[in-house]
Amino acid sequence: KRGGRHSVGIVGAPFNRGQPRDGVESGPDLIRAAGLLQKLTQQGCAVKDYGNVTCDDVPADEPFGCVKNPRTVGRANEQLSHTVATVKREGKTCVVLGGDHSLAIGSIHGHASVQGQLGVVWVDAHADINTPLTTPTGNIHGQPMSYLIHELHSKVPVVPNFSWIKPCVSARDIVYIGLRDVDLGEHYILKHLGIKMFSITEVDRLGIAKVMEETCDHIFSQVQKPVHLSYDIDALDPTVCPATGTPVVGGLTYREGVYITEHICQTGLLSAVDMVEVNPKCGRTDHEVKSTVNAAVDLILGCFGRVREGSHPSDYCISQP
Ligand code: Z70
Ligand code: MN
Ligand code: MN
Ligand code: MN
Repeated sequence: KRGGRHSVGIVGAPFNRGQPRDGVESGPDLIRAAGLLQKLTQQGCAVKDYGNVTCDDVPADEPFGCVKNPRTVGRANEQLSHTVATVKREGKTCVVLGGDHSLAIGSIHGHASVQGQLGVVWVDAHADINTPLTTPTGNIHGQPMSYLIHELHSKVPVVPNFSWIKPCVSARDIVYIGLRDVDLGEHYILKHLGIKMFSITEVDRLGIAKVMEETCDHIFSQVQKPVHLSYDIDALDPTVCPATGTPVVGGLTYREGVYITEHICQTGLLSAVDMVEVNPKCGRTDHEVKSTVNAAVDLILGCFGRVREGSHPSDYCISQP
């Protein structure tokens, strides 16, 4: 919302069954404890906290093929989809705090159920587009996009507790930024569907400003549409964000990471944000955890009007001597 007051709804999604490591379920409360709501309020946002969507383990959740914890992840995402839909119906920009990246299934599904056609900007070291049949690990956080893309529908079997999902995103409406650890099945899918991608090599070649210009040209080429920004903290370099499950060397700088959020904010079309994969148990020191959580907070602030040059209220006056 250019120059306007952002209305923000916060949803915690402490999901951890989309991947094998403990600790990622603490993300939502850690990001809140770092002052997210106060800082958003200070910068002029109207903020409502919708609390956390629970992720209770479904008993006897046997793998489906090699897909792990399907029923637990499926049910938690169905709940999240409903909560995100509520936030959108109340007219707010939705911020989902993770939790692992499997939550993008419910977040994007719920967003699209209210807003219709979305543009999706996926910022990540990973493409998270494995199908249940291409996944090398069985971890659902490496698969969320495959359940959401119309063009993959015929390639994706119905996983237990996933039957509520309707594909809601077109391949042409997706842009990836920061990729540097892509599985071969994923690379095939990206190329086969012609999905727009700025790997970390394109960020090196073009610079982040050109990448963001081209990202928005691509997303808005036909019509303006609401933007879903799905931000995996492992997109940033592990020197900045080490407290995450699968750090990959050679990532985005803090400045590139924040620039992405500032640019998307300026479109005035940002409609939902996921901030995922902050895992305090993967930080070796308190400093590593703090650095990661603070980056997550700063990225969200950048989504809602924070500018690094500073700012002042329109009625600001300096006092006379
Ligand atoms: C791999 C898989 C992944 C995050 C790892 C890794 C996916 N492509 N995503 N860490 N955040 O398991 O499918
Ligand atoms: Mn339902
Ligand atoms: Mn990732
Ligand atoms: Mn991810």
